[in-house]
Amino acid sequence: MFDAKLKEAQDAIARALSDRMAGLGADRVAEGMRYATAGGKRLRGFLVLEVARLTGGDAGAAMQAACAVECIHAYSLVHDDLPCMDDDDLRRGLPTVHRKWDEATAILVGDALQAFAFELLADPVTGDGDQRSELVATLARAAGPRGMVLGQAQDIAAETAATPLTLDQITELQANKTGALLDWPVVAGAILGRADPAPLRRYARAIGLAFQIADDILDVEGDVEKTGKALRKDAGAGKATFVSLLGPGAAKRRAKALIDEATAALVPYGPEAETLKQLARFVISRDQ
Ligand code: GRG
Repeated sequence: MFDAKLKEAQDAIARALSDRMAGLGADRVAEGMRYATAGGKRLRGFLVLEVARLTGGDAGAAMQAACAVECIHAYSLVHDDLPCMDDDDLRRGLPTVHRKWDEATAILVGDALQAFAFELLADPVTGDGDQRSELVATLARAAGPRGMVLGQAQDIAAETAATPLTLDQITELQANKTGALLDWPVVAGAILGRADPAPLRRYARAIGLAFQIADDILDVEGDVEKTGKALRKDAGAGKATFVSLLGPGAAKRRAKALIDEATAALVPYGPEAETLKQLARFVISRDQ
């Protein structure tokens, strides 16, 4: 049931992205944008759609916001894969954008995806003026120098730090690097449904951290074929992760406890929040 719902949302988001990008032409940057936004689990987009549904937000506006967050996410992966960052050749089972084309193209594709995300949010179909300006401001904050970019900078700095990061420092880094962009979909859905985002943000914070712990576990125990990306990179780089600091058993228990916390935060929404509960469980049971 959950798998079918996720698949339905993945297909709908793919169609919407293709529709929104249809007018971009066939130049190399536009082709790269389509390539970079193809595939993936669409967790961030799915979260926007589900929270908007739960809070009574407009479905068309939610799809627009889902496309915007998937564009920001894709940009972050394209830039993260560059040789000057994580230097990866494989993403979602295919050559990374700089391997398929070149580094200049990958930088421009990331830049273009970021700008395009805000163009989508500014479009009148995304809501009234107040909703659009709130969506733009909150996404800029989540993706920018106090959110994802800060987390990425903290991660890069940790590579050359004299001592490995502590658990608290890793938790803060991950809250910025991946947590902020998993928190935003919930905020966006609540903006569209004119709902209080506070309980839903407790849910998002818990699944954001659980997502990262699951990613660290996958890096150690995962299958390259299934994940479609290079693995065992953390240990190779001597990086402190949730798994290296807690050990695999305690890391899994922590992830499970976070899913229980996420589920508890949904109690006020009753049975309507069942899909979000299932999504929380999916985050730690996924194999890709
Ligand atoms: C370059 C500014 C800048 C930021 C990059 C998010 C990020 C910051 C880098 C990604 C590095 C990475 C692999 C982090 C682990 C967690 C993560 C975001 C994994 C990829 O997200 P998924 O699993 O990907 O949702 P799909 O392919 O399913 O969309």
